Amino acid sequence: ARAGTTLDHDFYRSYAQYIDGLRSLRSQYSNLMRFDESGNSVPRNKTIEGRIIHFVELGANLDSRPVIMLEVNIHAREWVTSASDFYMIDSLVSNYGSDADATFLLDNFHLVIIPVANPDGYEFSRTSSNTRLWRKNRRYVGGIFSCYGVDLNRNFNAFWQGSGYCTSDSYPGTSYNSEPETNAVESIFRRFQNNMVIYLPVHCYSQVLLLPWSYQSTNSIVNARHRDYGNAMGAAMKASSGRNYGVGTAYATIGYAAAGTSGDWALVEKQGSNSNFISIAYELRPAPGAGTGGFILPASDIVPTGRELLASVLAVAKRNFNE
Ligand code: ING
Ligand code: ZN
Repeated sequence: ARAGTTLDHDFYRSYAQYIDGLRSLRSQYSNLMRFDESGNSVPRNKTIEGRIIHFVELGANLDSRPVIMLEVNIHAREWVTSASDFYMIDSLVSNYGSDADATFLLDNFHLVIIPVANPDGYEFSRTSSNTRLWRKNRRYVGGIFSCYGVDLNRNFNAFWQGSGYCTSDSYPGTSYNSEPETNAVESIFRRFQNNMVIYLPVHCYSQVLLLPWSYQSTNSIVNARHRDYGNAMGAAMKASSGRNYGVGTAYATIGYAAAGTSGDWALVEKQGSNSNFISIAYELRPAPGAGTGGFILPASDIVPTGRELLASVLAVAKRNFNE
């Protein structure tokens, strides 16, 4: 039912090509999509290299529906996250009115999506095979190692831990919020915060769904509700493709805790006003293990991964709608 899309999804686009694609979808589906190319609606949203961190909104009833926010590709090398998310965007607007699920989602929810949260890093990872596995942004940190890059998913103001050298792939920066990308994500979040019910950072790889908290390895406050949402997402992804997605904390599933993540930050931001807020991070395809390709996933995986992503977003939306 959801096979049809308006654009092609058999290759990995550059950041500029994603923006072109969004512009073209907007021109055809202006009733379902809002996309301010100027970026002027959000303060402090330019990267170190001067790119605008764009966001796009989907929905037939924008501003009057609960917000589900997706933050995608904050880690440069995780190409399948933005590619599968772009498939999802296209599929939703292309099938609105003909597919019951797409229609349900766009009628009843307001999706806010950052399609590439780290465009400088993403473009750097596209430069050559030597840079393909770049993870961080492109901050020049300097020091005796003259090194580059802050791990943006360690730079948020939630249990932030300042440690390590900038040679590390998870270098958290000199302080929380030191990076423009972190500020942009926060600004976009705050713009929609009042109506937001679910926050979904999208990473790869490992095929798991990460429940809060990320920052600690023990005594994690995983309530039953979060686990129910995670299980619903995993079941929907399994139904979509047959692939298994594990559900649990970062420490329990991928083996390490992570401080200063966006998902923990979003939860802290919302906890006072809405204790029902859901924050679950994805690790998309492939499964871990030798020979799976890791971050280098063939473009033929984009559409099936996009279907898994869409199925899981639909699952959380339905669950929220029926609460
Ligand atoms: N993994 C994530 C990382 O930032 C993660 C895992 C995501 C942990 C969200 C906690 C919260 O290390 C990858 N592959 O980036
Ligand atoms: Zn990641």
